[in-house]
Amino acid sequence: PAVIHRADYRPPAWLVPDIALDFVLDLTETRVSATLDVERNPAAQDATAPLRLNGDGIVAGAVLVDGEPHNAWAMEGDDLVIDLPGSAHQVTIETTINPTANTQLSGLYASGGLLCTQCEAEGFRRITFFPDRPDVLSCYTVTLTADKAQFPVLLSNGNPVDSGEEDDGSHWAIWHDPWPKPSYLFALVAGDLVPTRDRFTTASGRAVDLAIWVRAGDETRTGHAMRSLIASMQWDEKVYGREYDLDLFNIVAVSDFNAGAMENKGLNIFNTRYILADPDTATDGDYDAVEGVVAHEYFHNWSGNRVTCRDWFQLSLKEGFTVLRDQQFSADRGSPPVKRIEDVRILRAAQFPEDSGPLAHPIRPDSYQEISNFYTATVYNKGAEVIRMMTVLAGPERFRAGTDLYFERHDGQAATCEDFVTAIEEGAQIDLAQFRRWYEQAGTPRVDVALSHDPVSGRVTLALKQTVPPTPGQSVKQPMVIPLRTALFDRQSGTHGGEHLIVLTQGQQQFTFEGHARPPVLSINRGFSAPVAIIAPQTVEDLVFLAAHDDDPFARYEAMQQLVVQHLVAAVEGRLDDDAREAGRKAIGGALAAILADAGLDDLMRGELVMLPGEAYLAEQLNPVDPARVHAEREALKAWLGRELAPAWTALHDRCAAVPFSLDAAARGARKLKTQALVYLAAADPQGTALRAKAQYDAADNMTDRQGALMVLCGLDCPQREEALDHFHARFADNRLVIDKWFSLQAGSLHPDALAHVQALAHHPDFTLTNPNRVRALYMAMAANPAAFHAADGAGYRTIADLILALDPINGNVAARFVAPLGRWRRVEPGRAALMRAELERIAAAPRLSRDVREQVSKSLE
Ligand code: B3K
Ligand code: ZN
Repeated sequence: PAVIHRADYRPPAWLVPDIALDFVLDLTETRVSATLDVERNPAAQDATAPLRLNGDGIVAGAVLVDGEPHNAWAMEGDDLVIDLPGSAHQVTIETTINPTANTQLSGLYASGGLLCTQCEAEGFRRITFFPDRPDVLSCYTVTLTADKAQFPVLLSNGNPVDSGEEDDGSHWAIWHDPWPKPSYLFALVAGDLVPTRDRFTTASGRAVDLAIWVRAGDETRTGHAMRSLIASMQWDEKVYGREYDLDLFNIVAVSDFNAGAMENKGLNIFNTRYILADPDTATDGDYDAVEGVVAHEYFHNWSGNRVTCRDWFQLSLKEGFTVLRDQQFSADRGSPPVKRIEDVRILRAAQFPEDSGPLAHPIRPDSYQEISNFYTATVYNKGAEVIRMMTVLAGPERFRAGTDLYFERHDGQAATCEDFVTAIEEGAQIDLAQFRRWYEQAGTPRVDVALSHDPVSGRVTLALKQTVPPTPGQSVKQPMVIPLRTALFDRQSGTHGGEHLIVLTQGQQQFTFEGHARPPVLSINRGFSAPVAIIAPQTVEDLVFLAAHDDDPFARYEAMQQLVVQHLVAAVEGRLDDDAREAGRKAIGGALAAILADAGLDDLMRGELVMLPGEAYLAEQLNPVDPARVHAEREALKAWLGRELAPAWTALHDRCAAVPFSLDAAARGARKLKTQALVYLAAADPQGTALRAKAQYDAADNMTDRQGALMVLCGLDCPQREEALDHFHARFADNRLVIDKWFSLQAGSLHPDALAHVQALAHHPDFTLTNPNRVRALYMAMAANPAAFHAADGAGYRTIADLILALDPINGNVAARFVAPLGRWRRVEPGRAALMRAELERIAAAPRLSRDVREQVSKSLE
């Protein structure tokens, strides 16, 4: 398989300043005529190179050069290569494509009678022949022609120029995008859609028409997305000084979509799940996800579109930065500490395992076979953490000076991560020379901390040691720059004398602090200032103290998590006798009781503090891990806490159940805790809690309560389970996003037969392999359900491998996403590891595999 290397980058031989695209749209036979104004790139290394146009599964009808039929071209693999003397020409190529046959949902495809596109990363070449690389920027003029009754709405990027009707029932529209853009940002949509409209006036007074286009019937659920869009536009002006640059901003929501959404210039296309929301069908989490993704795609207009990527190795240039921007936005809109905790939880559950497994890669990878496989938690979420560390090192004002310089210097360009770092360095006036290693080295650094205290001098010494673990292709690592926000608490007063930013730059380093009469309690990596694993000598007493007293909310959460992690790891490793187990549980129970009783906490934050660490994060602490033991110990602790604190959980549930529905923080906090109380109570008293959960389900006037209750019921073997599931399915039968939840809740449940449920649900009439949301609802939920996925006989692994093989010919991009869970085999106990490996080998032996799945499977077996 061809491996593409970052070091092999060469500037394009030809540029395409203008392109005219002419579509005659049809569900099964769409005709495309592309006219490219091409000119030699003065920066090209070879001034005589032919014009190389990428294609994928398409055939050139006619090829014209300067208006004349041209024969001096040839296919080289999928590429169309034209010998062109001279330095500027006009090239026209015709292709015909079948959108309905496009099950990969890349390029132009049909979704429920609509036509839409997804071109990032390499979908444009499935529409027409083109130098399909992000450093070729063109001005697009697009003509769309289609049957008017079937496709009444015709949209593309930029501004509408003209439109009209013909006598044969067809109509047409011409769109022009004045901003040069790479082909991956091209989009079109045609279909029967209804707009929700609003308007935004930019800081400099430009009036922008906003529209969100959905299927008829869904327009009642677009209000939250529209409010989020307007808030994003305001926020980007205020916080980053970035204004919108067209008269029009369109969003379209489609049901069949590989990703969450796509930032096409002036025409974002979304998965419906990140647009549609109302209290009856969307949870509080769904509301947050809509707000975050709408903001993310909007922010790409600057971080991604106005400044784009030179090549796909630079993907984190736009994704890491844009994730940081959407995280900052959501923090400002809600609770900053709760948002920070949620983001760290995602990082630890999704990115840490990636970084310690066979698919580990730096945020700026060095090579790939299929770029679609690099839209990862590392490029996105760790990429955001790396830029966040720059904000910690520079402070907000200087960081802003850095981003101002970046946008100003690179506007209109295809830039690199190096360009970004240099701009921050110069604009913020900080030295990032060694910091650049975060772009080069994969793996989660580990920092071991030793604290010593001298009672005579009052001096505290912190001895830090960092280790960056070996990862595929990188066996030896250099020390990173690790900024750690740190405080030393006095145990008696419960306070500290101010926070320090210590910056670890060497393999081993000492930091001293004066004026401590007593040994302090260490609070380190506050706010999760660096994406590292800290191994600190904190005792149970220290952690209980910090969980109750730390003035950094993240550190409080972290202390609570550490308290539980230390206990569960010891339990799983068999290091606890009965007394130690009892003492550990008591300490956790006491800390939890204090949090439940703490009147100074808001309920959203309380909800974070009472959450047990997830099994994926716990598994990261053990090598090899026995997932069954992790699951059993965590469930046993949960049941113990449910029993021990039963009156408190019951009182909490009653208190929260009395809070009327609203979208404000207090009501949302109450809903979050309500279901968490049920989770603990269900572990302790399944039968009694089945009644309580069913009552919550029956009383629910919103999806958060309903889904929470159903989630708990799904894990119990009780008659209320079927009753509620049937009711839920019947009530929401016509809402695909809610039916996704119905699949997902069953696949992710604690029920001992969850795996059998998944196997049965695969034959449910509502299940289909052609809709990515539905596939993920069933199988991602199952792959993330440790008890089902890690079934001792390997049936969970087999189910996922069967899915990959069945899905791959339909949609290799989505199929490849399911390889990673099997790829974790090296860190799992030998019995299960052999079963996981065997399934990977079975996939590898399949006669035909997509490049996507092939790359992930072969790397997982290496
Ligand atoms: N840029 C798109 C990603 C498209 C995925 C392509 N395989 C969504 C986003 O990050 O905003
Ligand atoms: Zn993005």
